[in-house]
Amino acid sequence: SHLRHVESMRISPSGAGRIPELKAVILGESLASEENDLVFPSDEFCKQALVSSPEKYLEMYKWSIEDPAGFWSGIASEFYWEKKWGQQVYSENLDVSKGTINIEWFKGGLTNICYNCLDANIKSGNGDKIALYWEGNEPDVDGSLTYKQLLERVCQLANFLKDKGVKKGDTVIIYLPMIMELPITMLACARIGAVHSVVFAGYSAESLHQRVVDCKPKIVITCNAVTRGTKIIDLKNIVDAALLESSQNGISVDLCLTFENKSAMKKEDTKWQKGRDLWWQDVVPTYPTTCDVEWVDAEDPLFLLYTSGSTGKPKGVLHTTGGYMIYTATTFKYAFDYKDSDIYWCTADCGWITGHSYVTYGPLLNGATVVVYEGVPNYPDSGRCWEIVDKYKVTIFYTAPTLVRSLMRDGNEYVTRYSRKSLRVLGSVGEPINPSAWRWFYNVVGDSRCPISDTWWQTETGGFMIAPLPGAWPQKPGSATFPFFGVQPVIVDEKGNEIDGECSGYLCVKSSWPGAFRTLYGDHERYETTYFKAFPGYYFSGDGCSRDKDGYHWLTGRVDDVINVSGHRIGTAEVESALVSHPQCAEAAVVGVEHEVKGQGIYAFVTLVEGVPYSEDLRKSLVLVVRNQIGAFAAPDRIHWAPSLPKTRSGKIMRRILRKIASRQLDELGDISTLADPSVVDQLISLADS
Ligand code: 6R9
Repeated sequence: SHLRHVESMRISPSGAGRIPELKAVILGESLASEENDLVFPSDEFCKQALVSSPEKYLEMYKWSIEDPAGFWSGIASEFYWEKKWGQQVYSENLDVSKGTINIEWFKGGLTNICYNCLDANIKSGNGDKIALYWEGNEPDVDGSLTYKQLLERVCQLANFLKDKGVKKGDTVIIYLPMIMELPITMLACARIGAVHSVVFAGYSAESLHQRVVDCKPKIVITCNAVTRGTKIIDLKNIVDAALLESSQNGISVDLCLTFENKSAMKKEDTKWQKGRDLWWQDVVPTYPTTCDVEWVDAEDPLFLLYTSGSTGKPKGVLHTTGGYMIYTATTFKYAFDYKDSDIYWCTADCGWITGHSYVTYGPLLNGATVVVYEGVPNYPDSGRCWEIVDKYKVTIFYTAPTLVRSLMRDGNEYVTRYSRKSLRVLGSVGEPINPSAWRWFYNVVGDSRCPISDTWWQTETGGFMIAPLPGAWPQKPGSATFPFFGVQPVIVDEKGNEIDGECSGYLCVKSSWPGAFRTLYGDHERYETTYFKAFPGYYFSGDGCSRDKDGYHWLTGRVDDVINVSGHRIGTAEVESALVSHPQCAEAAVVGVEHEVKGQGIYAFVTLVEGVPYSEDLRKSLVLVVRNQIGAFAAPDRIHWAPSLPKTRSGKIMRRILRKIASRQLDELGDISTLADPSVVDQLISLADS
């Protein structure tokens, strides 16, 4: 078979770092458990694949690790640079003991990511190709824009922004649902060098307010409302409430541009603040359809995206321009085996990193045709995704395990009703995909012919870090497989020692990659502490990981106080601080528990203020306070009354014990003797089902 020669290509550890060990694969060993079954790409797929064999991958990987500067500058040269980068392709320091953490790629180079997404593709003859297909919430509402038309829309908005005084380096908050104006706005900001900060339109007014205060935007761009499924969400009201609170805290935003999303709600019903609010349709179309590009340094900021960490305060992850551009484009191309004829659909919202890198930038940099969908996957029924796939002849479909699991539960007939014969590559992101969901996705959705790219990465990493290149590898259901070019994942033990071979531990990365985030906005110290101090010399991901005897990587979930609900990162501390803001809540401790569809559910232990009785109404109002402060997606699945919480003598809550109680693994509580008051545990257990 085509795998025979791989063994001889293994690279010594002193050479290029760790290279997958393929002995077992070659010898056809393994296959003990379901997880270890190998799924081979078809010969037909391999023949047309960009990376068609493990040998080819290893050759490219080896080059990328041995000569990052040469590897990445070769790729970067295929993009448009107004001025080439300086002498040094990259510089980095990932070791706090040697000074400030610093990562730079292509410094001194001048470019513009919007130019590379649009103008460059138009110049190369793709002007009339569809850039965006838009599918509305209702099946009969849709639209599309060619690359030329998209550029015109982007330029009009860019001109408007400039006219309103938005300059290079200024921040713009975008609070929009999945309508075409969302990528249009991101691109318009990039065109003029403004820094966009997209806030997922499922966040509450309180969360939006926090972000406004942190990044002080010149302007907020939103729309009146959106319909998702049968629900209408009045976004403008949420923005109004957020801006009111911000101005009471001394941060006022002078301009709120509001797109009229006609399908959702009438213009007249939208509350309006004269002097601050403008309708998009009244002003933006009056601006010229061309707009000069602001050339920016590769290291100038492109965007901020807030994400959850282990403390209550969201972190403003900052990405810069050049490295991010090269990285998202390259990862998109290889991890999806992208060809010009592909029609690509990613179900993620642009409010998350996946929507930044793999709805907007990565695909458009490749000149791809992208489907943007406004609604929810099960409206009007659970067949909607496959209806969309057939309608647009989608070839690459990228989604999250939570969606796979929920559609799997609804039954195969919703899938098999549609042809899906256009599909050729599937993708998964957001959390580990369990082998049974993997198999259903592969066998039922993909008719056992489409490789699945299970992409492990993070807001912080900008793009894919560990992902199978379709056609290159035999797959193991549930494993993200091997590192992308230029990425050196290492698994370390508690002491920070790298461990080899078959092992499990903490997932770190040694050496930088172009798409890495450069700082946390306004808090470089927190950046260093959170990511680089735990294991000196490495970037620490916050994830656990094991490596099997064949070198395949298996992500095991977060090892910090972050839970992953339907692929959304939520800090337990964020939920706790929302809960304790309730006047009748004295204390709260939140843990993640296994959830059939969401991956993890939110389980909250709540101690009430002395004398307050437990009640269903109180339970509801506690859930409501979380919805209001963070967003509906963070609402606890369960509230467990806790007369008191298990604490050590120094007052630290022992979450390990709470996790066991939450998952009813009562015989695995472990040592509880270090608790200040061990009787708390029995008390909690007795209240478990109340
Ligand atoms: C892209 C994105 C990052 C966290 C990450 C990890 C989990 C994402 C995964 C995965 C296993 C995958 N995660 N993809 N775990 N396999 N393919 O989701 O970014 O929202 O920042 O979340 O998601 O735990 O640390 P983000």
